[in-house]
Amino acid sequence: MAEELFKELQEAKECHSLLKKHLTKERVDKLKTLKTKFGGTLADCIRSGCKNPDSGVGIYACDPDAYTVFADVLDAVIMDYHKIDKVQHPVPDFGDVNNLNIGDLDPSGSLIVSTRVRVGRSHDSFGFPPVLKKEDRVKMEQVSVEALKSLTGELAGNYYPLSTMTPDVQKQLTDDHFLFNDSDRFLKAANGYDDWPTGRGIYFSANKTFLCWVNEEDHLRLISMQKGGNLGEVYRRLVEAIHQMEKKLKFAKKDNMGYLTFCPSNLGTTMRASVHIKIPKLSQRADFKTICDKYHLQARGIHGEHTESVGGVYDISNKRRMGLTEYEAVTEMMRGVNEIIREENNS
Ligand code: ADP
Ligand code: CIR
Repeated sequence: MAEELFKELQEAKECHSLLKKHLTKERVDKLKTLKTKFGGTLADCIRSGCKNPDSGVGIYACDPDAYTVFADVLDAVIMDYHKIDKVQHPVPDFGDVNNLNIGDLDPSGSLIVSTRVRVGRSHDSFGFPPVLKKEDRVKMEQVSVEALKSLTGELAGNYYPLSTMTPDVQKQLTDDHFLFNDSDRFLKAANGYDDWPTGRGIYFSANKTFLCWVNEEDHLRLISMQKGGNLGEVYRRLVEAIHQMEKKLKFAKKDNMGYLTFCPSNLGTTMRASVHIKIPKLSQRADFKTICDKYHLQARGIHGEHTESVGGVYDISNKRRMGLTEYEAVTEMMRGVNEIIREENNS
């Protein structure tokens, strides 16, 4: 199976994924018969990247043990994606949240539409989508919701399972950038939507500034977001949510990798801090991508990964999540966005 997938990958034209770059014949031969503790295989990890040659990364970890069993290929992808020479990660450090040097990135309110910071978290005791069964998804949802219901203060809210949500409500929440759906073909090919919508749902606080996705790509995605550019407020709220959730649940971690996630691009801090920002001039410039790369930023469309920009508004976020602390990841994004604003104003 892995061999057939590898053949497809080799034959794909115009494929620039990290999988294609790092999955050699030698690695396939060495890894193709191995199985993880959860019964996952190399084929489970590479299916999405082989079926979708336009992948950027192209590989997922079938479960936490994949990061050990299939380290030959995963380590190479991880180092390349996060721009690190060695697979290592510092202990979590969110900075002094009561004394942060992070404020509003756009006090005039003219460019930044909204700001969002998210992290992924995986339960220590469950595998990732390719090895999960329907009962696992249900059990995991129960444990997650119990913890979410204990959140207090501005994080207090309610949980809404997808299975009982009307299509209208689902559409509105998606259009407003709060909710996920099952339309990502990369995730689909990686078993990310198996048993859909069982076990999936969204928790949100009264004013929807704190949200949690349950059983989307990762077991949990903790999200803080609000209109405007006040990154400091958004980040502080997220850190508070992480601390409260960690009192209730045990999350999967590895010494040299930090927090473990389904996609290797999310390992470590798992943090993606983003703004939706109006950059109609800069985004037309030939050096837009060069500027993003220079500041380790990633540009996405406004309906999430693999979508297009609408009206010159882009989702700009930190690209690296591993090999740096949470505080460093968010400040890397802050510096980059400041630069993007300067360039837009000078264009
Ligand atoms: P993730 O952040 O989980 O990696 P996506 O890129 O798919 O995944 O984005 C998830 C959702 O979050 C999408 O609906 C996207 O529009 C929304 N989103 C991302 N950044 C922002 C932001 N700064 N403001 C508002 N919505 C955002
Ligand atoms: C891909 O390889 O393009 C998809 N599997 C998604 C990878 C996640 N991406 C990222 O750039 N952080």
